Amino acid sequence: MAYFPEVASPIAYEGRGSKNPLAFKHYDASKVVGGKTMREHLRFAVSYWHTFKGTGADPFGVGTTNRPWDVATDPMQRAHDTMDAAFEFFTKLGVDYWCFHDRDIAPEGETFAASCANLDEIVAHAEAKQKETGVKLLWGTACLFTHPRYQAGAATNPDPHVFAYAAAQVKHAIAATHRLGGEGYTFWGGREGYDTIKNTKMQQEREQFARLLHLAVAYAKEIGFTGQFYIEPKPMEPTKHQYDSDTEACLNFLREFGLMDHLKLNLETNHATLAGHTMQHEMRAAREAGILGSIDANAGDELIGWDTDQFPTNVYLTTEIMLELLQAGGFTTGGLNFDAKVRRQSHDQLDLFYAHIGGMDAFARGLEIATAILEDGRLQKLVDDRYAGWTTPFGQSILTGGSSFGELEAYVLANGEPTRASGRQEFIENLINEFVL
Ligand code: XUL
Ligand code: CO
Repeated sequence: MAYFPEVASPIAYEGRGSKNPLAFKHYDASKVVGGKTMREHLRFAVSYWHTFKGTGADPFGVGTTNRPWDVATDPMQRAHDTMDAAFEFFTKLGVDYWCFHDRDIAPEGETFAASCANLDEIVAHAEAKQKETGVKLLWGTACLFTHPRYQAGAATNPDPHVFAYAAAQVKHAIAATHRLGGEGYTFWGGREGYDTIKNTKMQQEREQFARLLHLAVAYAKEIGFTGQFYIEPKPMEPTKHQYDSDTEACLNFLREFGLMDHLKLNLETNHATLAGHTMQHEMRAAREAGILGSIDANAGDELIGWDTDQFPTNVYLTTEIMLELLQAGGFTTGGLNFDAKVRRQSHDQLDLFYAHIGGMDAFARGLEIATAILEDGRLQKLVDDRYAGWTTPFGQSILTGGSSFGELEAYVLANGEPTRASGRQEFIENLINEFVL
């Protein structure tokens, strides 16, 4: 059975002039940009939870979608049908990767053992589909936030029994990811924070979280899983405060608990904005610390203060993301996972295609623009010139610890007032628009 009969063949690249809404205008998978094909640069993934399990429900209203893969009365039959629909979608869209939570692909059973058996059965189905289509797993994860047992957190729960449950669930989710050849495994700590600090032992909970991550590293070694582990910063929602709130908090956490060699970050645009940062800031901080791993591609809304997970269509945003990514040397294990959902009113099956096509085109343009800006070199030269003083023997001696307060005072007494240079912000913004417009 075809779940997307309106899309007869894979979405094709038709170029800028095309008026076909089911065609790419910019994403040309095999086009070489800056030495690599667009497909190699962008490594697009579809997120299972939004695209196949999303219902359109929001805090004020019930679901609006009516998905043909979600109709069977038996939950395992629905899970199998959904897997078929997902792989039909991946291949028709032409993406190479997908991402999932354990509980997206298989329902919880009556007992933990039953949940594991459900997962194993569906993973076997996914494995066969991957083989048939060549679509690969970017990363897997465990859903440690939906079930009531996790109301006070998973790893950071005040009750070690819940910690054990979370550990057992993560063990199986890593094993499932390994079996599917996943290139990574993500930890998003949705409830690894607090609702009120008044009932919370914060440092105790942070230590518990680190312990779970160390146990995951040990288990990966035990079973030979060599995929990359990621943590995914987010400051809040559903909790009031999440411990891995942004890139810099994650860096502190990873360094404090000796985890820098084992985890990188999966950064998400809407989480950055919730943290009061730009995505470019989050990426810069991760890139400069060597822990930029993967990206959850989406966008927030400037006026709605929650995680709206919209599809990214703003080319200025995708340009900024690609500028950072290219300067990091591109992805290794990571990719651009559309952790994005269609709006509640966009409940047709075709809207899922329009949304992903738009996001892929926006990133393809961002890639082309960012490559052109970097090849042009003027932006980098402006920045380098701004810091040129630090490359002189005087600047170097400060940085390498070779000058005392007394020597610096003597320098000021001899050389007087510094000359002020323009930061050239508007000049730089115009320069970027030269490429964007
Ligand atoms: C939630 C979020 C998650 C993670 C995976 O805000 O981003 O979907 O990406 O658990
Ligand atoms: Co995410």
